[in-house]
Amino acid sequence: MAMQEIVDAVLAFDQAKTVRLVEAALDHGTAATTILQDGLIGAMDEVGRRYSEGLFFVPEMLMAAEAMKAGLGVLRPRLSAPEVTPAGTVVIGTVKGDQHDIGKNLVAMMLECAGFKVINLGVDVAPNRFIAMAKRHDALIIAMSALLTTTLPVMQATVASVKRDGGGFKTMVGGAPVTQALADKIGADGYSPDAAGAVTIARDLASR
Ligand code: B1M
Repeated sequence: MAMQEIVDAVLAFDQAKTVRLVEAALDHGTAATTILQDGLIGAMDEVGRRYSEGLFFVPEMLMAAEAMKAGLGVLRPRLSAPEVTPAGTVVIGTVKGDQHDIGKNLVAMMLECAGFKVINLGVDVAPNRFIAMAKRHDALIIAMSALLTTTLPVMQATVASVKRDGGGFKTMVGGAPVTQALADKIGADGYSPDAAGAVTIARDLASR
């Protein structure tokens, strides 16, 4: 089945059709990772393009996000990684001032599937909340997502707070405007451009 149909269903904000097409693609033997990357994430890339061009506005972005989430719900059980992983807790959230949660939830889902215990703090998370929750749950890693260039300084401040606090938590960052160079600059311990890579990075950090 062509992934374009899934892209079109998300772009039509049709949650039921998105779910149906994702289920059908799985039944036809398409890999869950292909459906995720080429179907659901591909659709959100197009949503972003249309927003940039003034063809979509915030309500359209939201409706597309809901369709994507519906499709993700179907994929979730299929995305589990087969390897045995080290035990460890990751506290994850989108940084203060940022409401984007799809990518962050995807990372959380992949980490859970890979065997990590994940405490998902949601969006708009202040630095002191990341630290308090990491302490409460005896976490190894504090993972942060940011989707806006305007919230990158908040990510930097959060990493700095974690380092200053001395709790020994490893920090991991990601999100569309985040790069390896930025991660290095702000002193984050790990960076991944995508959710699958986040699992590799988290495993590496957990084993150090
Ligand atoms: Co917003 N938005 N948005 N938005 N939105 C973007 C990010 C934007 C690029 C659109 C555009 O202009 N083309 C633009 C940011 C521009 C910039 O800063 N450079 C933008 C803007 C401007 C805004 C508002 C300011 C619009 C407004 O109000 N005028 C506003 C800000 C609100 C706020 O946060 N304070 C806003 C609002 C929204 C909605 C609420 C409507 C909605 C979010 C709904 C939700 O998340 N529940 C929304 C959406 C849907 C988008 C786009 C279209 C899609 C984002 C998405 O979900 N992508 C987005 C355009 C785009 O990205 N193409 C856009 C799919 C997701 C799977 O990818 O999140 O990148 P992503 O996650 C990836 C990787 O980045 C990585 O793994 C994921 C999977 O591979 N990753 C990590 C993410 N976190 C990670 C953490 C890690 C590791 C990897 O380790 C910890």
